[in-house]
Amino acid sequence: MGELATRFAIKGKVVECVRYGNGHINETYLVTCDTGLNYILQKINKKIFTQPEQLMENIAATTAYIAQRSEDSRSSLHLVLTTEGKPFFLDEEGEYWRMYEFVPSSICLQKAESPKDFYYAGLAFGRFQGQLAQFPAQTLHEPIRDFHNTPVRFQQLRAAMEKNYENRMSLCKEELEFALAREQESGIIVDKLANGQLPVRVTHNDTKLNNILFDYDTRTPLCVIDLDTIMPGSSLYDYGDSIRFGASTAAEDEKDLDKVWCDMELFRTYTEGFLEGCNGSLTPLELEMLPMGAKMMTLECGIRFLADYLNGDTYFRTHYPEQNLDRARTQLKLVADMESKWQTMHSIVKEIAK
Ligand code: ADP
Ligand code: GN1
Ligand code: MG
Repeated sequence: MGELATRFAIKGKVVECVRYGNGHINETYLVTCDTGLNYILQKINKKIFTQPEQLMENIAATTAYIAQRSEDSRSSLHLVLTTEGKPFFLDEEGEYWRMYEFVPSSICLQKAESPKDFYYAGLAFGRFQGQLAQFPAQTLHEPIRDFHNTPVRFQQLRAAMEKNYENRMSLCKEELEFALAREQESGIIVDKLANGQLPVRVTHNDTKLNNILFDYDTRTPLCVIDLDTIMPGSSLYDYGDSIRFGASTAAEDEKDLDKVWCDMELFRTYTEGFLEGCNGSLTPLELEMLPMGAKMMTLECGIRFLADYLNGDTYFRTHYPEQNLDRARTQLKLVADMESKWQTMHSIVKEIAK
């Protein structure tokens, strides 16, 4: 792996190259050089991102756009080009690699340790929307088609039910029933995007807390990372996916569902940060639908985990056999919990937005 790092225009000799991070999709390595500089080297999962060149064009364009408009170099990721000046290196086995400068004095949080952390997460993703508000969304490629098209995700779930790897359906009947009972309302965001009621924006689409880097000393947000899924979408996707992951009281694969619910204090604090970061740019309908964004993104992620379980775990990286089922269960539990807190969620958003 260290050998691969030398294909990029790094400063110094490679001292170490070790596996890094907790992502479900790409392979990430931390490279350390004798100059004391660190780099992030990533193998792009080309089974999932079938057009790595296009994806890298999206990343190069959006990071350069943000960097040009900001005085702080840590407010955006910086790609390290290959020694031949390219944004990625294609190895002999046909694998695509890219490199970023390691953002100095940064930390990445797996879980909000205080509501303040989550407030700052909201601020970071809200600002990200703001930073790219004038970016020409139509020039971006769509690295994964229908990524947050929930009705299409239901079709994929049905296809996985046909596959029914190792007869796994017998172990998740209740979960399937719960999810399928919500299929009918699953088009509520995509339909409104298609008919123009909701605006198309540049969105990140994978707004987990661990896709933000914070300043090590001040614990305030620096920049948003994991940019593979940047594409045109709805602000409800970015808001909703953050709530799904960060307002949950437990890990994504917690087995004890009694420990899993959507914390209303975290919901409130994220909403405050996000709306502050968006700086008045959301339309009345977007504001009204924020709770729906949270519910849809959680339901969608739940059925994606469930579909992957029924397909035999071919998409998300797993560390034990039932992990995708455990992940699906937490998401569906969160959906049920959000439904029971529906009025409260709306009141909170209304209070903050006024
Ligand atoms: P994945 O798709 O696997 O989630 P990420 O791009 O989110 O990949 O990177 C994985 C981890 O690597 C992040 O959670 C973060 O800890 C770290 N990381 C990624 N890019 C940088 C960077 N430029 N500077 C510092 N840390 C980084
Ligand atoms: C994947 O790469 P990572 O771990 O940040 C997935 C997201 C899911 C998430 C669930 C490209 O994100 O869509 O919400 O896992 N990314 C892709 O944890 O599918
Ligand atoms: Mg990530």
